[in-house]
Amino acid sequence: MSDDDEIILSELDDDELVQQMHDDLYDGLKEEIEEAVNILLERGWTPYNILTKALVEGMRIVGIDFRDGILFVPEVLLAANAMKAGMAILRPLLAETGAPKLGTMVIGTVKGDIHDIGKNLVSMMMEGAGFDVHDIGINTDVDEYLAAIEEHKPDILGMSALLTTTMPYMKVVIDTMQAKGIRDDYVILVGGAPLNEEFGKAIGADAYCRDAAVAVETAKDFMSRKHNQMAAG
Ligand code: B1M
Repeated sequence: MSDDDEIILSELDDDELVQQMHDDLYDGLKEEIEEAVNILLERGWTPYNILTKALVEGMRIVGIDFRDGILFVPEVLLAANAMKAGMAILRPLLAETGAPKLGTMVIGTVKGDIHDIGKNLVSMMMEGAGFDVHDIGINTDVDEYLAAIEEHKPDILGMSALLTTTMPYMKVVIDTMQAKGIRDDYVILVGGAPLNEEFGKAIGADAYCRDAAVAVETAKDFMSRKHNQMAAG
């Protein structure tokens, strides 16, 4: 097929369409991503499969070429915008599961860090699982975290960091909560590409979550332990 031949997304089979979505995400083609998400939904794909197989996988490829100096910030920003447009279609569908309310979460990306796709994905999946989520955005300093937990009284505090330079800030938040005597009032979950289990333990978080699905499972697990403790006590 020559470059001039227009690709009709709806004529592609599922595998070809997902492949095309990876290319379109790479090229930051927002409208094509929106169209393809809608096509997959019409074909009966679950929002979760579209998220993980088409969007997250596409962004993983972008990440590799960003790391290798093939893509630069402006292109990655376009890819991020295309991804967010796809996520915006899926968000209400994920939230619509009618799951019973399981608990409340406050989540934000830490100070100095503006990456929000992973955090948004975690928020969406948590909402879909039945959590009330208060997303306090990016570049969140300790005072903003404290104000949000004071206001929303969550069961869970989630923090996201995508940079090796910003992930230590999570410890600032946890240490401040410790100093105020409120650390143990909350389950603290952390995540983001540069983190790992060891880091989570070292900073005093309750758990490190590798991805959004793990965040949901971990949050549910902590909530059922909390309810069991309350029932026993
Ligand atoms: Co940035 N960036 N970026 N970037 N960026 C990374 C993170 C990087 C790894 C790319 C690379 O070099 N390979 C690199 C960091 C290197 C390092 O620290 N060692 C990097 C850099 C260097 C930078 C800048 C410094 C570049 C520059 O300006 N020279 C700059 C920093 C800006 C800042 O924050 N101050 C920058 C800017 C940007 C953009 C603005 C262009 C854009 C962000 C747009 C946006 O978010 N709105 C961007 C992007 C898109 C990326 C990559 C390519 C993709 C991140 C992403 O969205 N992934 C990223 C490469 C990579 O991560 N490999 C990169 C998809 C998302 C679904 O995955 O965020 O990992 P992720 O979230 C997952 C899990 O980690 C987990 O669940 C999510 C879903 O499964 N999770 C949690 C995340 N948060 C959680 C919280 C939880 C639980 C689980 O709480 C309970």
